[in-house]
Amino acid sequence: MTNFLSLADVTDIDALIQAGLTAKSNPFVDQHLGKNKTIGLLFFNSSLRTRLSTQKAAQNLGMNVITMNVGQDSWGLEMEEGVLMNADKAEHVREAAAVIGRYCDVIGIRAFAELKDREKDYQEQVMHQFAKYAKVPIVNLESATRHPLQSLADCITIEEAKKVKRPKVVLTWLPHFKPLPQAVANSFCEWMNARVQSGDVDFVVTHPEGYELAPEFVGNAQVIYNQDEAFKGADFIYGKNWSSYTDYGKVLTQDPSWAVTMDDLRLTNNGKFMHCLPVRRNLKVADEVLDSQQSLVIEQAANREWSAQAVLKEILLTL
Ligand code: SN0
Repeated sequence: MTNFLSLADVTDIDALIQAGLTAKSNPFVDQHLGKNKTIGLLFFNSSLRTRLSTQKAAQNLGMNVITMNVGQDSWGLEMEEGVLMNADKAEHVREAAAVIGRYCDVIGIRAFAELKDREKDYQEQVMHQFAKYAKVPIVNLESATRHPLQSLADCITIEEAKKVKRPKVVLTWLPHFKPLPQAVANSFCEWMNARVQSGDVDFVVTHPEGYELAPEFVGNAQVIYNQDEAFKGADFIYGKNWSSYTDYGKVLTQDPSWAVTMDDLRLTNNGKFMHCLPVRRNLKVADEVLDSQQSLVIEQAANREWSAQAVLKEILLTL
C-alpha cells in the first residue's frame, strides 16, 4: 500500500482487519519498522480520536510524529492552480506539500468537506494535491468524501462483536441542527458493500427522504425509508448524521423521532449500537443507549488505534 485514501487502496480487507486484531493483541512487536521514520499529521479541522489514535499507532510502530493544525498554526494554503494569490491564503500547496514531504516519510491529512460546492468537495482536491506534490504516501484522516480509517475500525469492531456468521448491519441517519459531512456515512457504505460482496454482512441504509447518499457510495445497498422497518432483526445499528447530498449541504429535517432510543433498539436482534463519535447526547442518541451494555462506541473508538496501526504498518513495509 502506498497511499491510503480510500478502499480502492486496499488489496485485501480481510487481511487488513486481521492485521488490526493482531496489532491489538501484540502492539509493540513491529517497533523496528518505524525506526527513524517520521509521520506528519496535518489537521485542517478538529479531531480527538483520529489525532490521538494515529499518533499512538505510529509510536507503537516506533515512528516519530509531528502534528500541525493547518490554517491555525501555519499559513493558509491555496489549493487552486494558476491563481493570483492576493487574498487570505499566503502559501501554495505546491510548496507546502513539497516541503512537508521532505521532512516526513508519511503524511496524514484531515480536510473536511466545505459543504458549499458539491463538485468541488467530491473532487477531493486537498488529498490529490498533497499526493501529487508531497511525493510521499498520504493517509486520509477524513477527507471531503471519506473516512476510511474509521471504516476499517468499524469493520474490526463488527468482526470482534458479531454473534452470527453474517450479521445484519443497519446504517441510520440521526437528527442534528448542523450540516455535517457525508464522509463517515459514505465510507461506511463503501466498506460495508464490500463486506456484503464477500458474504460477511447484510447491509441496510435508512434515512428520511432527501438524505440519499451519492450513488457511487450507496451502491446496491438496500435503502428503507422507515427506520422501524429497517431495524427489525438488526445485529448492529450504526448511527450517523449527514447533511443532504442532493440538496447539497442542507439540513432538510431535524425530526427527533430519528434519534435512537432504547425503544428503537428493542426492535433489533439485541443489536449493538455504533457511532464514530463525537456524539451529541439526547439529540442524536439517548443517554440510555450510549450507557447501555448494547453500546460499542468506546470499543469502536479504541479500535481506531489498531486500524491506524494496520494501515501504517503496510505503508512502512513499502518504504
Ligand atoms: C465530523 C463529521 O464528519 O461528521 C467528524 C466525525 C468523525 N463530525 C462533526 O463535525 C460533529 C460536529 C458537531 O457539532 O456535532
